[in-house]
Amino acid sequence: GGPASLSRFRGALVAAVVGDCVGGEFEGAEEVPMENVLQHLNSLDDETKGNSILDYSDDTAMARCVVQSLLTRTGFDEQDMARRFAKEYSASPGRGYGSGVIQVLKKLSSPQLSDVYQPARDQFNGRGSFGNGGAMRVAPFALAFPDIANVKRFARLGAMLTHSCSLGYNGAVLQALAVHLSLQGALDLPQEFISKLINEMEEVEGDKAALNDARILKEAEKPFCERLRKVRYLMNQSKVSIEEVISELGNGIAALHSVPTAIFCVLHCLQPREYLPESYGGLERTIAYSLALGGDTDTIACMAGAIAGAHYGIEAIPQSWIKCCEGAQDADMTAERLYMLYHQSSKGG
Ligand code: F2R
Ligand code: MG
Ligand code: MG
Repeated sequence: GGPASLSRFRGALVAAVVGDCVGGEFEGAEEVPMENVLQHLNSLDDETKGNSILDYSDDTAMARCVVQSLLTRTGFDEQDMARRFAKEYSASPGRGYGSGVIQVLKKLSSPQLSDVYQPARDQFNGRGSFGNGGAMRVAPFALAFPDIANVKRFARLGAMLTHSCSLGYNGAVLQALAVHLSLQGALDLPQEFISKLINEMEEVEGDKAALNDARILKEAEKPFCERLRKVRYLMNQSKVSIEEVISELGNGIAALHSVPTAIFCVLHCLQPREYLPESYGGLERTIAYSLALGGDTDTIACMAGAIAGAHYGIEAIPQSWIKCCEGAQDADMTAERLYMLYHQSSKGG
């Protein structure tokens, strides 16, 4: 479909869920041979496996809260979103949440809480979390707001409900920008896509708090820009090993070590690769490649899935994968409602 078509909305939301569900198999694994990835993905096509459903994790559980909040409130409402996160956690605490964020989610359920951003500020001795939990759930912001300034503003605020360190919330801003641009068709010109991301992040990371956090954590002055330049370098190499991707970009639980990686996965898999089946389209390649990196596979595949889904559209996701993933059909249904909200806002309604 054309820019911001319904197919792209459905693709983004559904592929994020699929990435989370299929990626859960390898989360935390140090090495994941491609053979094991392909075996896992092939097993999803195997009808004889019957009804085995892959559960979604915290990535999707929180993204569903974001979607429901944006739709119900027809925009960003921090009180409502915080309440939904807390309620979801207390109803289903076993979804594999980060060990730190659990404290925030418990505090958010207190009726006495006057500032919903305070529990996040208290994390890690007041430094705040730099985990990728803000980024893993951020795609719906890019699907609700057509205006790039609103995407950046609300992605940041939505992430700050749990992640007050700029290396956490700016990872969410970057992921939201990648989905936003992909939805517009920007991945048709990959060089321009990465340049636009770098330009946007130059401004985002020029913020005083971001410069200060980067200095304290002994990172580059603008850490996401630095990583995106590495993405640009790697995407222009004819051959890149998995080891090089992991050592240059990372595959870990920090937003800095996973959001640029997810973006790289999408860019790298725009073309066929010899180690991936010829029968695979770009979206299948992206998911398979994300899993083969090991580490935080559910989250990297979820984020790469959202960006790739917004590019290739719903038709690129195998039906057999959708059927096996808890919440994927549900995501498909809510995508249409986000599509309507987005297009209402773009008409100024
Ligand atoms: N947590 C996981 N996976 C590992 C455990 C799986 C599960 N227990 C199981 O049963 O298998 N996955 C999920 O967590 C990631 C998102 O985490 P989030 O929401 O950012 O959480 P948190 O706790 O805020 O941060 C994660 C860890 O990062 C380190 N960290 C963050 N900020 C820090 C800081 N300022 N200083 C020091 N360390 C910091 C801590 O180790 C945090 O626990 C996703 O992968 C999701 O899938
Ligand atoms: Mg998870
Ligand atoms: Mg994860």
